[in-house]
Amino acid sequence: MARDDTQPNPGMDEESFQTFLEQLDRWVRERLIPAETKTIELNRVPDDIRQEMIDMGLFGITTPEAYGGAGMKTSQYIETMKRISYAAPAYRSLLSINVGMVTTALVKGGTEEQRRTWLPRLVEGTIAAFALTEPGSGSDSAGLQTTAVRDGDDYVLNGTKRYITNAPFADMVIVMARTSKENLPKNGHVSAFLVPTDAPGVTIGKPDEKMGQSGAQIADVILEDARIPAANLLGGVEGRGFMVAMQSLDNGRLSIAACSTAYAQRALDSGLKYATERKAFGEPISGFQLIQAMLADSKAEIYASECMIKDATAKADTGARVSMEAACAKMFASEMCGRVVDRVVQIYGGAGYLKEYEAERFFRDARLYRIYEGTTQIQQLVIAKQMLREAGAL
Ligand code: COS
Repeated sequence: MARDDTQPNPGMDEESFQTFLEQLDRWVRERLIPAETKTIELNRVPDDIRQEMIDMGLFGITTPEAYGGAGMKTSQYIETMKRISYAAPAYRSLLSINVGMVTTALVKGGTEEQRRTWLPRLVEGTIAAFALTEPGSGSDSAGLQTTAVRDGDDYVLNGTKRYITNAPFADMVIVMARTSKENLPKNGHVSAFLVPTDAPGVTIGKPDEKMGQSGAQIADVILEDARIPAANLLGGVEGRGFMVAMQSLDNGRLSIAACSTAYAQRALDSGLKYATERKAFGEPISGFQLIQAMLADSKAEIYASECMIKDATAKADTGARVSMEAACAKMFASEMCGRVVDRVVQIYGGAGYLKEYEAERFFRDARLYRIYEGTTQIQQLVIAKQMLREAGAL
């Protein structure tokens, strides 16, 4: 059945969704959190957990029902990612590219044949990556240098994509490449391609070693005369890659806002517990007002993030474009998470600096939230641009 792409997913019915969330919360606490140590040791999500994710249908939460998914609306999808993100970031990371950027790109930008080919596979746990960033272009995403040149019934791709999440596990990568040497208006020189990782000329680099977020892997995707059929041009039209990337990033940014908020809550729960157990001057440190101030500031900021996410996702559910709201929520929540994990290290005191305790891991893991899917500075640009447009100054 063909689908009307102008309509957002209708969403799961509320009762089933609440039941799903209860099961999910239990699974996060009983399975994901106890598996964190193993995930960090292995530096990947253990196979049994990955299989449980597939069995629970988590890889298909945003996929329309017509392609075998749950067809969640944005508010439901983001709430789901938030619940999962109470555990170590590696779990969300394995899921998030599939259900966020790649599914969005295929649903909004793919041809019917491309959707039929890829969406059901992604629901079954085939991993896909999204390759926009390059060694020479991160924030300036339209400045990318990877080229795609038409040659008969194929395109030939050359270039290197950098920091590509899940590349070491991926069967397919959506690659953004330039189909015109010159920069075109509205970044029309950028096109998106569905590149199977076993295509000739495609190599995945060695996973990068990172500061935190162990278990989530990133690597280069290297394209050397990589030859793919012209039918793998996303949407069958050149020049739509940048728009697809930006639409996908709106979802990705809401997802980072949600996971920053959940991880801040995780750290705060840990800090609160430590404060009630640790004694100084003959009483638990939670009795001291300066400790209470750190707890209270953190709680208020988490609540503010939750409200922003609820508002932005409710707007997205109506089908409205929420680039500005997503940027506000991503910026505020990721910066907020940075402040909360810092306070939690402070509450732990000397123990906060030791690997033996979890506060230092929260601190290292959270740092990335302010960088990927657009740095805080990029979010500021997106927000200001909309403000200037509304003021008629652009
Ligand atoms: N939805 C739909 N269309 C969009 C869009 C969106 N969210 N964002 C952009 N577009 C389309 C529009 O057609 C837009 O033109 P108009 O707004 O005039 O209609 C066109 O693309 C060009 O967009 P824009 O003018 O915003 O492009 P810029 O070159 O100015 O983009 C920034 C600048 C910095 C905002 C962009 O390059 C960016 O977000 N960079 C960061 C990338 C990033 O987050 N990377 C990290 C990880 S990638 S996995």
